[in-house]
Amino acid sequence: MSHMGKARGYETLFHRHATNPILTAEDWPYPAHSVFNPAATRLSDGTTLLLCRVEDRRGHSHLCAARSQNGVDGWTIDEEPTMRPEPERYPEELWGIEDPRITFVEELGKYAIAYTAFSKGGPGVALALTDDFRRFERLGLVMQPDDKDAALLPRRIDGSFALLHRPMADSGAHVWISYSPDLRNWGGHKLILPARKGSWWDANKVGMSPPPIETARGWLMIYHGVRNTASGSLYRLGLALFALDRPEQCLLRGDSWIFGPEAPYEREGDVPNVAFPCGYTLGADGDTINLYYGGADSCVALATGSIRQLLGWLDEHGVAS
Ligand code: BMA
Repeated sequence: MSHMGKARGYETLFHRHATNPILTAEDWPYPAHSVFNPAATRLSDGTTLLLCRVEDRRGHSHLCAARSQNGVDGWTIDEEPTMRPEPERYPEELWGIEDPRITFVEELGKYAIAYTAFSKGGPGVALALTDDFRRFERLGLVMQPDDKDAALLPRRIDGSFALLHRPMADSGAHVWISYSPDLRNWGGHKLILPARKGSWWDANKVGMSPPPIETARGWLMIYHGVRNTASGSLYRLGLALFALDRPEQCLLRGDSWIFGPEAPYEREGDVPNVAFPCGYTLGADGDTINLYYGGADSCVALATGSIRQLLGWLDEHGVAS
């Protein structure tokens, strides 16, 4: 443990914020057990909005918005849950709603939230639209269980909306893309990023973490990879790049993980050894990425990187797959 937090000779691509964790259940205006895995977006007035997953003592989650001018501190947290499960109308939300990802969809002039709806049948992917993060229009379950880690691309590809998601199958847990004309009917499913098996850091499961980042060179995906070990799962992050006009085509996939649980708030908590981002915002320079993530399923933390540097790393450490 003496090396904890050191880069051990590897390039440091994401820098943890000095005041991490930036949000915990202790900051909450109402009873909450844990706050983690937030979606993130920058509103038109520059406010950073985090849509946090809040777990209560039943074990069920809902979503709650926290707003800040600088994205680091001075958070204003909604006095009550912002988006509660509605199992009476949406039975797929019986056991809560989790892990949101936000995409602003220009064509709709609205934010699309892809989230995990936890039903008796398992976790599936649900979609909702909003323009103010106060009222939400649900589109219901779009991918049946088991499926999670979903986000919508911000615009149509060849006339269709595109959703990245992670169904579970006997063959493993891989990232897929699906297409839709109307956000309700989905098809054209394709596997785009498989778990790597064997001794790889991302051998046992992969899933998209925040929504893909649009760059001039392609959709940059920060994904989580899971390795099962004798003492539990290890959640770490890797990089892949997909073609802008053909997001099912993987241009580059990095070999090594670039960020993993090292700080105490990532190492210790309800689920140890988890760093799990669901959102990012971009700095005014268009290059700085503020990555918001859950630490050990217990708190919200922030790490900052540079898109240029991430792409440079992929050039050196990535191969087409
Ligand atoms: C994943 C998701 C995340 C969670 C992670 C670690 O399957 O359910 O919500 O952070 O496991 O427990």
